[in-house]
Amino acid sequence: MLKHPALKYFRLDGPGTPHVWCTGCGIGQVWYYTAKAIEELGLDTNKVLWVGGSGCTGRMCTYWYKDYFHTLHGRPLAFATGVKLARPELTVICHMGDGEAAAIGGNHLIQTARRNVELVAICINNFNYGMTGGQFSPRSISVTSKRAEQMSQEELNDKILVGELVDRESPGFCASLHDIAKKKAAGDPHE
Ligand SMILES: Cc1ncc(C[n+]2csc(CCOP(=O)(O)OP(=O)(O)O)c2C)c(N)n1
Ligand code: SF4
Ligand SMILES: [Mg+2]
Repeated sequence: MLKHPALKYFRLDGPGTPHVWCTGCGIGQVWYYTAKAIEELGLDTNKVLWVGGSGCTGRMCTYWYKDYFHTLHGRPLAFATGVKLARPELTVICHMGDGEAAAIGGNHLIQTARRNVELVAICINNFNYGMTGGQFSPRSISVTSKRAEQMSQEELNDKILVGELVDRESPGFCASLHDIAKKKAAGDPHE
């Protein structure tokens, strides 16, 4: 039987194995592409630490087959910063939900960006608090089927735009998949 190429990085004896995500959830894709990036960059997996908080996104770290920190809702960046200061040789990867990044952990997001801590911070925006039943997050939109590009400027201004906030506060690299998709659609050969 064909095995998924990322399975070798997947912790099979962790809590909630095989995984807690709903069928069709995009979080698994982000997990896969994170593992793929680690592989393609040739990183020493013993020196890669995944950090997560609470929520469907926060659970990603628990499936990394090496070391991980499963921390508190909204606090993964604080933990990640501490680890990076103590163990600068580690590659620290932090996944957050939009609730974590923009609501309960919003202050940590701003301060971490301003300090330009050398870590990878990925926010998965599903426009709601997924794990606890779909409550509104600062990224929620009233017509849930609307995509960001269909929203008026007024509606967009009403939301905390995580990527733009980090881009403004941090001299580090910041990219949003939404922007990349838009550039691709516009035929940008660099995307
Ligand atoms: C301090 C604290 N407050 C509230 C919760 C309950 N809680 C767990 S997950 C979650 C929402 C998660 O939403 P988000 O961060 O967007 O992640 P998603 O599940 O959508 O990936 C909440 C409110 C908690 N675990 N800890
Ligand atoms: S509740 Fe939403 S974010 Fe959580 S696993 Fe299911 S589809 Fe994914
Ligand atoms: Mg969410």
